Amino acid sequence: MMLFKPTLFTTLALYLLAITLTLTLIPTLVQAHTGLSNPCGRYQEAAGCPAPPPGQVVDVDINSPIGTNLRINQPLCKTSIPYPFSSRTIYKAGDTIQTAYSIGSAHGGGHCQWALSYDGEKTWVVIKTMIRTCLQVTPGTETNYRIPVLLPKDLPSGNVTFMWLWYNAIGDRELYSNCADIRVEGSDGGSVKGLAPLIANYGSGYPAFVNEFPNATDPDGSELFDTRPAVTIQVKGSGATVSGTSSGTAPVPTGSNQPSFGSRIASGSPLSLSIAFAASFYLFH
Ligand SMILES: [Cu+2]
Repeated sequence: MMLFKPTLFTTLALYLLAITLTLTLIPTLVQAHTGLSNPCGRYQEAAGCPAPPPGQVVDVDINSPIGTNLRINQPLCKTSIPYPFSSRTIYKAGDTIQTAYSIGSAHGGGHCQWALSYDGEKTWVVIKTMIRTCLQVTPGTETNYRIPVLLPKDLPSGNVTFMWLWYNAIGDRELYSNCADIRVEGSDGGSVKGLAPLIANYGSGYPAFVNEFPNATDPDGSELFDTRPAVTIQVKGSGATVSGTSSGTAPVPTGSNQPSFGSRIASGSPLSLSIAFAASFYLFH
């Protein structure tokens, strides 16, 4: 009987095999899942999206979930550092944003929420909810898929974070969140009333859990959306003192205090980051 003894040759061959596998897997992994591409999710590489702010890099993992099976991968928005103000898309209150998505895998669609923050991502108010039908896209039509999101016509002016949240129907229990930095032109001060977003599938701090719902008759956790508390955002007008409003000044990048990685890592080469992303995805997905 011959026993296997690692030689220099077999060791090298194994290394080469590992490298080949990694390089083959990276494009597949990056294209999987789904991210917000219009308006540009932070550091999204989609056509027409601005370069990341100084010190930040393109998020090659823009499509990946921020929560998986109760584990927190990244904070809400993935990163709390907004795009520079010069690159914000301006919308008027009452406009409809034709939101678009970089769809790698749509996981059978699911529930989506779109929310706005005027205070640097401390307070959110939901402006649209879709139960089950979000991202139920016909294969082959992904690039043309749009979801219209109406900005209420009485929105106050301000620099606004526009967040998309998604609970996928099929697969690992995931929470997706991408944020776009926009400018809203509306009334001079005012309030936005609505519901706070449902945050689920996102660690022990959020007890809500949306189970998998591949079939039409499966329980889908939609009743959880009825538990969202009411929230009112007050935005001061231009004549008021600046406190509590993001108008004219950069929102303080507070965001979440959850540990984050990925797009907030400013150093390191894109390739090594890609490999790190791919490796972490491959290990944990
Ligand atoms: Cu996915």
